[in-house]
Amino acid sequence: MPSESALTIDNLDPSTGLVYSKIARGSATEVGQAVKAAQKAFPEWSQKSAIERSAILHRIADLIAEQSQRLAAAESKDNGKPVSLARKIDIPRAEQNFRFFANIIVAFESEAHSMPDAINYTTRKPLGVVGCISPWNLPLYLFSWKIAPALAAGNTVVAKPSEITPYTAFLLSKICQEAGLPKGVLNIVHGFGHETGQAIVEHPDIKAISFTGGTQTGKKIAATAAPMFKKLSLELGGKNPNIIFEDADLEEAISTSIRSSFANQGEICLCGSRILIHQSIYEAFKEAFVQKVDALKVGDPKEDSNFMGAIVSEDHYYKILSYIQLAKEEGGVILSGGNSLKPEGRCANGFFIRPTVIEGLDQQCRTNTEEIFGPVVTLQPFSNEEEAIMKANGVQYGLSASIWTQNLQRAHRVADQLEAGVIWVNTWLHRDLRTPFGGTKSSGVGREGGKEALRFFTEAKNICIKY
Ligand code: TXE
Repeated sequence: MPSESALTIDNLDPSTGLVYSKIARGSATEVGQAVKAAQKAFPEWSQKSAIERSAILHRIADLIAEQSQRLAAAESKDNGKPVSLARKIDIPRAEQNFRFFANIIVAFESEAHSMPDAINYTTRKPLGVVGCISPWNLPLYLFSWKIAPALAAGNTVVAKPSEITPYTAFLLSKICQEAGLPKGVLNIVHGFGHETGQAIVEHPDIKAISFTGGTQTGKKIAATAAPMFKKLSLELGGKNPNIIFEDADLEEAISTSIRSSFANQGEICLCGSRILIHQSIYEAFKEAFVQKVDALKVGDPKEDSNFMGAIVSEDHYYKILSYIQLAKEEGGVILSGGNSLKPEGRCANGFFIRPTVIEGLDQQCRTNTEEIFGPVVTLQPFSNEEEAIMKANGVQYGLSASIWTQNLQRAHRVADQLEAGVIWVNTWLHRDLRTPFGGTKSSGVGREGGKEALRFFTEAKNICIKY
C-alpha cells in the first residue's frame, strides 16, 4: 500500500547497482494507522487459545517452506547475498522461527510458588501492541525471529523491516494474509529508520520495542523509549573474537574461521572479525588460512559457485573500504584481498569487496575495536591464556566468542571469563533456538530465543492467596 504522502524510496539490487523497485515511505501517519489497526485486532487475537494461534503460525511456516525458492531469490536480489546461502540458511530459518514459536507457545507454562500459609500463581499476559524493527543483513530471518514470538504470545505487531532490504517482508505480508492471520494482527510499515522507525519508538501506545541493528541506533532508541518505560530488547553490534589455542584442531578451526569471517559477506553480528592465535601456531594458521581465503570466489549472487556476493549497499561498501584504508594507515599489513572487485557482465556495477585479511595491528587500534560489518578480519598472536582473554575482552562489544581448544578445563575456564552473551567452543553459529541469545556491554540489552522471548513479549502478574 502506498503511503499517504505517496513518497517512495528507491530499492537497489546491490549486485548490479540498479534500482529495481520502489517502496512506500511511511511516516508517523502510517504508523498511527498501523497502531490503531493493531489495537482493534488485539482483543480477539490475544483471547484466542495458544493452540489456535499456533495453528496459524504453523500455516505461515508451511507457506514459507512452499515458497522458499521465490523467497530465497528475493532475499538474494535485495541483499546481495548468494542465493545458495539464502536457500540454505535465511529462508529455512525464517520457516523454523514460526514453527519453533508455534510449538513452544502451547507448552509455555506459568509458575506457582507455595508458602506455608499461601499460594502464589503468576500469569503472563501479552503486552498489547508491540514494535519490531529489524536490519538488512538477515532480512526475513531476523524479522521473523521477532514477529513470531510476539504473535505467538498474543500480541499484535507493528513491524518495520530495513528500508535497504524490504522485499521479503513484503512477501511475508502476503503469506500472512494467505495463512489466515486476522487483519490488523501484523502491520508492516515500510520506510526510513529516522522517520518510520522513530515514529514506532515514539508512539505512546506501543508497549515494547524489539530491535536489532547498529549500536548507535540502539542508543537512540533506548533514549527515546526509556522515559516512557517501554520494554526494550536491543540486539546490537559485535566485534567478536575467535581464540585459537595451540591444541586446536587446526583444520576445523581454519575452515570454520573462513565461514565465521566471511559468510554473508561478513555482515552477521556474530561474525568473528578478530582471530586471536597462539604464537606457536600463528604462522601455520596464517599460511593455511590465507591460502583458503585467496581461493574464495566472489561474484554474482545468482551463481552457486560463489561463496560471497555483493555488499548490501553503496554506503556500506564505501564504509568497509574506508576501514581497509584506515587499517593500512594504522600500520596493518594486507595478507589477502584489501580491494573492491568488478565482476564482468551483469554485475559490473555492483558493490563487491574481496575477503580481506590483515595482520600487524595492535588491539587498541580502531580497526580492531570498531565494528566494520564486512568481509574484513584481523589476525593477532597471543602468548598465553591471560593475554588471549585480555585481548578478547578489550573492546566495547560483548556479543559472541569462539574458543578453539581440546583442553576441556581451559575451554570452561576461558568461557567463564569472556565478556560475551554467546560462547561457542570448537564451533561457530551452532544454534539451538531454545537458548538465550544476546549480548553484553555495547552489544545490547535483553535476550531473545526460547522462553526468554516469550517472557519479553508478556507481562507477569503475581497473585498471592492466603489460606
Ligand atoms: O543499521 P541501523 P544500519 C551495524 C553495522 C552497520 C551499522 C549501521 O555496523 O554498519 O549497524 O547499519 C532502523 N528509530 N549493524 O544503518 O540504522 C532502520 O531503518 C528506529 C549491526 O542499517 O541500526 C533499520 O530497520 N529505528 C547489525 C534498523 O533500524 C531506526 C545489523 C537497523 O538500522 C532508527 C545491521 C531510529 N532512529 C547493522 N534509525 C546487527 N547487529 O545485526 C534506524 N532505524
